[in-house]
Amino acid sequence: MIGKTIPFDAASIRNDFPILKEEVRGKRLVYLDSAGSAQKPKQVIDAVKHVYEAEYSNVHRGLHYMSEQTSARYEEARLKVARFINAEFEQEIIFTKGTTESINLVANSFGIKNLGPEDEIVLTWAEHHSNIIPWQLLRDQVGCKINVVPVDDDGVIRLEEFERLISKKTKIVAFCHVSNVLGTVLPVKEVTKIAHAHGAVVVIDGAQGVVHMPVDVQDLGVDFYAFGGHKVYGPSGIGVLYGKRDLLNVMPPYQGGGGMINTVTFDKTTWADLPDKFEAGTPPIAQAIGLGAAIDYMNNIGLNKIAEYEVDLLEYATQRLSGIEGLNFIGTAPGKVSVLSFTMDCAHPHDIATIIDQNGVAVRAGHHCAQPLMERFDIPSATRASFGLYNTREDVDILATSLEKVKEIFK
Ligand code: 7TS
Repeated sequence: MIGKTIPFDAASIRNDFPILKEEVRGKRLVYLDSAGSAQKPKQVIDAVKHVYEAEYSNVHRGLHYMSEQTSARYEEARLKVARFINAEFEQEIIFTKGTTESINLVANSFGIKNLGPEDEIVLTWAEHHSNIIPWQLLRDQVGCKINVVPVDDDGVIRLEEFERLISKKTKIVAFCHVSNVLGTVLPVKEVTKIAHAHGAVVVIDGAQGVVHMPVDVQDLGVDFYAFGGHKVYGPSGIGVLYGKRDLLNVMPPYQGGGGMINTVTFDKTTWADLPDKFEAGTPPIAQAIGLGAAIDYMNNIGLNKIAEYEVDLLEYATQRLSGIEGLNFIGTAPGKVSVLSFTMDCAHPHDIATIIDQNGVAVRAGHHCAQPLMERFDIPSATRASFGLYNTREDVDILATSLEKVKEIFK
């Protein structure tokens, strides 16, 4: 055993996740792809099942009992999200279908309204395509410029580089809280201060942030924070956009349809108040309620306790994998979270993933929707093991043994 042992009841946590009892090719499932999508505890599965079995109707439309019940549960979920990230007002929480849609909402609404050819957007080299392409689409429409903050060899993104690129021309600074490839945690609070001093708004892609650490949007000071349900042990098909109320209030709707209006005539339509203005159409109802259950689940364990456990596991995994000759880590920033990307001199990432899958080990291999970052590190792709609250040192040991086998096959 390497490192300190933290009291954390991993066995009982694993018991909450029915899928972890499944065998894969006759082997124990070693699920190391939580950064792709996390597995769901039975508390979340049961909450979703309960909606369809006992409390289902459309929301905010009917006057009947079921609609009132479902609407109340849906709004309770919004409150849980608001508390989870410490938003000042519940109306600052917009439900979307995922991180991707949340970022597209900001680009299409805030971006189209406020940016022109003289303006600039600042991104980083560590972004997922979800936080690159919406801004490129915006650039193509309004003619603004995109500047990109570099990443150093360890995967650190330096504050000085943000300072260098943010200017009075910058209208939006958009970057990930945590890189899905490098595991690097970006200095959100510090960058936000710099951006605000130049009059820019800050959009955080929190897809990989909220699951690894407590997030307080008021303390961070950010203007927008986007994340999805499926990486925080909740359902897929549900996402969140947090936005400061004053900004959301003056932004135009992103999509039009039912539920987002006050009055409609063929001449003029007026918008509903927040958050409805940004939730056109029937929303992902059961998914939102399931997200609320996932938040309850994480809160019951304790966000700090989860973070501490994952750091310990990351340290163990780093040490274990360091012992494998010819394995090169991509992303060694201090304070990183439990995402371990690597290449091996002996084999292509796709071969590695396919071979270790025979041992029941699920990792992701590819460009991780971060092609510019692959280019930066001069690799076509990488293998990534990502750890969640249900992973154990035994999982790490099986990963390490499986990687040793890869070396044997390719020697
Ligand atoms: N931003 C980051 C940093 C991500 O890691 C992902 C998904 C997204 C945005 C998009 O989230 P979505 O829920 O809208 O799809 N990342 C990954 C990944 O690393 N492997 O599979 C999906």
